Amino acid sequence: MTDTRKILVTCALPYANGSLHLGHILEHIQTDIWVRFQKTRGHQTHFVCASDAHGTPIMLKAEELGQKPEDMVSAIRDEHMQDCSRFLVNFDNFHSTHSEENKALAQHIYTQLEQANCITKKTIEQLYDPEKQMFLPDRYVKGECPSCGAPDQYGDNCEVCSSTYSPVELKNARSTVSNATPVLKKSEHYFFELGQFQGMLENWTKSGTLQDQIANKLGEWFEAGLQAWDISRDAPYFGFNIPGTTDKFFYVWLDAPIGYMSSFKNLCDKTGLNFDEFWAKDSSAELHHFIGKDIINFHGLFWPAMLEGAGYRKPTGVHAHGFLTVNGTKMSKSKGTFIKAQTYLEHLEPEFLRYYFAAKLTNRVDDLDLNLEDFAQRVNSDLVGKYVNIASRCAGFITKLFDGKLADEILKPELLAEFTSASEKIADLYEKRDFSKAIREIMTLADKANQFIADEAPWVLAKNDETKARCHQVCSDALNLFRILTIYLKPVLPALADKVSEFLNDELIWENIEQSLSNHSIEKFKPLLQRLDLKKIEAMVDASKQSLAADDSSTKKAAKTKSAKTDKKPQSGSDEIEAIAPEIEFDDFAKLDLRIAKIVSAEHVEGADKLLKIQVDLGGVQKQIFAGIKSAYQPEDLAGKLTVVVANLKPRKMRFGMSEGMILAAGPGGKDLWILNPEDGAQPGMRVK
Ligand code: NOT
Ligand code: ZN
Repeated sequence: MTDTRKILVTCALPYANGSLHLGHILEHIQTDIWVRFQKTRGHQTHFVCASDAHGTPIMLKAEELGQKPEDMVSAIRDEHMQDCSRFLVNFDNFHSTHSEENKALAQHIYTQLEQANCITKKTIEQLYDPEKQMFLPDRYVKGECPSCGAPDQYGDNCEVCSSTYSPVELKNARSTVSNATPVLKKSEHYFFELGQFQGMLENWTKSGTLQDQIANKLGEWFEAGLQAWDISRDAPYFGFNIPGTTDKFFYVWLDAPIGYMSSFKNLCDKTGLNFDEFWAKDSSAELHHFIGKDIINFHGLFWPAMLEGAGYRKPTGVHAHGFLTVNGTKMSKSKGTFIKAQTYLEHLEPEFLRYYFAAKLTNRVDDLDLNLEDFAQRVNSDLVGKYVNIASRCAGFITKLFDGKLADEILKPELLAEFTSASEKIADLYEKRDFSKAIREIMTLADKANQFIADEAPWVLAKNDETKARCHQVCSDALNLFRILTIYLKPVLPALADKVSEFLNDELIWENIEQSLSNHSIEKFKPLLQRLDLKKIEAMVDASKQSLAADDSSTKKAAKTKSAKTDKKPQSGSDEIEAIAPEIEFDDFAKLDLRIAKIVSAEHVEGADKLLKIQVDLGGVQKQIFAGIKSAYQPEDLAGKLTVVVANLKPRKMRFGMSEGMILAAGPGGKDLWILNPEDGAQPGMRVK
């Protein structure tokens, strides 16, 4: 083992304005595995994080909820800490950027930069909401695209034609905060002169601190020449005052990375660690940031420049990962693949996800896909079928036939040596964050262990007095192999490793990997893992749809978007009616051919959990429609009912067949979903006007 290193590790600070989802958890798990690996190798490692507490979205969200931002942030911080801990993400400290430490450090760093002549002031003109009396960040301005005229486009780019522009160019712009028409207003802003650091940054980004993909990306910025960075925001703003002002605040991205330092400072104050040892310019400790690829400019440019300008050390490594996709596409609320950490935890084991992410994570910036079927398959075949299987096939014999004690000698020392000699290779892969390759190595060894057991067949050896001793040895060897595999998997599966540790009466220390267990008592084996049941995944996806539908409606309510109110009592699940979609032209409406239809028959669809296959009669014409109303209706109750359908919807090929129309239904979903049910003289085929 190498000399003990001092390592400070961070992952990005989650914004304290919403729940964590599996995309956040990917990063936390990646970082946690690396940290646990370093700790298990004996290095002095500290893992800190914090809530990212400042900025306009947090200020407005708190206002919508009728809370003080401090209170909202603190409640969400608690929730985030709890989610992480349930995923076995083991922070040494989780602080907040809205803290005394962070205020002091942000002001100190700013003052240092000012003294080094890195701060300039310039008056700029921006859109301002005269009603709400605040400047509007781009995302709070909507209007018509100046290029294609598409309505309802955000401040800086059009989702329809992809053109980019300044929010000032939007036509019929309005503030999404108050709906007022924004006006242009001048104000003095503070800038950090990033250009002064270009030479240093070009060297630093190429010095092996960044992945090649990232260094190349940043190269484009250098070519364009680095611009001064706007670091101030005007009141009202939730953040820290710029020293010497009362109405200017640090932009959230200025004090966010300082949150790494201040969380560590807070840890030092609690434990007696030496802050300077990690942050002084000549520090020999390592500093590693794990981040998503969307925030590389902050960590690859602004942050190292701030540190340099203020006289601190720079990061040793910035490690970016790609985005999480689910089933091959961006996480989608309507598909139920936008999965919150809590929703996952209600249905599935945290270590299943830790294992799957580890099995797919590389040290590149590529996106990672959580394919839900592959996930179940992988967990069941690797963890249950290969790894745990080794113990479950052999432990019983030791308990029943050999008094719970392992044999005196190792039967196959060469096999054990093969397992232990993989140690440095596996360690190197963990070190390089190439977890998928580490897992592949470990599973190849697990295959070998299973092959050994299959060849020796201890269940046959156990039957015969002459071969019993060999059964003892085979099972003892197998459990020793299992021990080594568990040591390798411990950074990924810490809770499982704890159970194994109890079962084997061994601490599972990497350094002691070669000390095999002989003539050693073990405990009775208890099942370590249940197979992952696909039904649980389905339930999680369903719950995700429902939880996000509820979130959407409550956010919309809070956002005071004009919403259609009805006198009808809201039904279960959702307590608010969704906001009305953007207006359409009469011509668009007139294209819809809405008809009364009579349901001729309805049936379950094999393999579909939501859909019913329905035949409708439109006054002589029959159509087949797949409708997602199974949660609310039994097929046998539908036959004979009248409903309203969109009769001229172009037939769509669905997974289970063609769907030739659309049944109109209303309600929050689940059991509370009603097909529109005309009566009193309606006849199939009648047009609905
Ligand atoms: N809250 C930010 C985000 O994108 C991450 C801040 C990380 C800290 O979720 N900062 N830096 N630099
Ligand atoms: Zn456009």
